[in-house]
Amino acid sequence: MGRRVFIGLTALGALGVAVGGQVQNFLSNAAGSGLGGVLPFGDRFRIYSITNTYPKISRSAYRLEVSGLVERPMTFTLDDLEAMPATTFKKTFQCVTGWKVPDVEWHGVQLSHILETVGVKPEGAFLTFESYDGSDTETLTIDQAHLPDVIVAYQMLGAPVTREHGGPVRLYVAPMFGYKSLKWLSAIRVVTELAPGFWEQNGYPVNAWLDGSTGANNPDPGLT
Ligand SMILES: Nc1nc2c(c(=O)[nH]1)N[C@H]1C(S)=C(S)[C@@H](COP(=O)(O)O)O[C@H]1N2
Ligand SMILES: [Mo]
Repeated sequence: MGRRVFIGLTALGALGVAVGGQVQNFLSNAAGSGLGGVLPFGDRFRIYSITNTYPKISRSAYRLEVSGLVERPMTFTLDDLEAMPATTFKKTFQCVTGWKVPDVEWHGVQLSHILETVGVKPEGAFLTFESYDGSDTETLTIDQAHLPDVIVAYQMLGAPVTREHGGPVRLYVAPMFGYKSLKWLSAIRVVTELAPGFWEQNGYPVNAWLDGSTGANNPDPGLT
């Protein structure tokens, strides 16, 4: 990752801690008003890593562990994931800081399919996602996780997900800002209590809907 991006990210995190919601509102408005388009970056991905490293995981070594409040805890290989029914779609990718990339093609398994495979127990209310980077975490409600455009992605931009973009496998939460799309996905745990993820502990909303909705039609875990 470029040094400039990492410094910017660190500064943003500190700002988020300092003034919390106000920064978030500003950033959300900036992203939603099209200001992203005039920022001096262009329509391309910025590669983020909160650890400033890119975990290196080979195809054969990759595993996705799914555990917690499930009937059948399972560990999936990349072959296992590729053998499941796949979905493909295009969507504009949006970071909450304002940059966006139009018409990104994604391909992978619907998270709902994986959840059906392991069988979520009735008391399971939230999911916690973990990364091979050992630091990033994310969370979704069980209902959010069943949206059809929430996927475990192994292709992006028409090719296998690259190491920088979180390959071999990353989460892609299409209805929400980019920080929900955790890279180098290592584990999914079904839990009873909401555990805010890394970005959320630094001031970003748990519910990161791109359309700015607050939950009338969407389940709200109780935090904003
Ligand atoms: N493991 C991990 N996942 C992550 C991040 C990160 O720093 N580490 N950054 C998030 C943020 S804020 C965004 S906008 C996207 C950026 O995706 P990209 O690095 O593929 O451009 O990844 C998200 N997933
Ligand atoms: Mo982001």
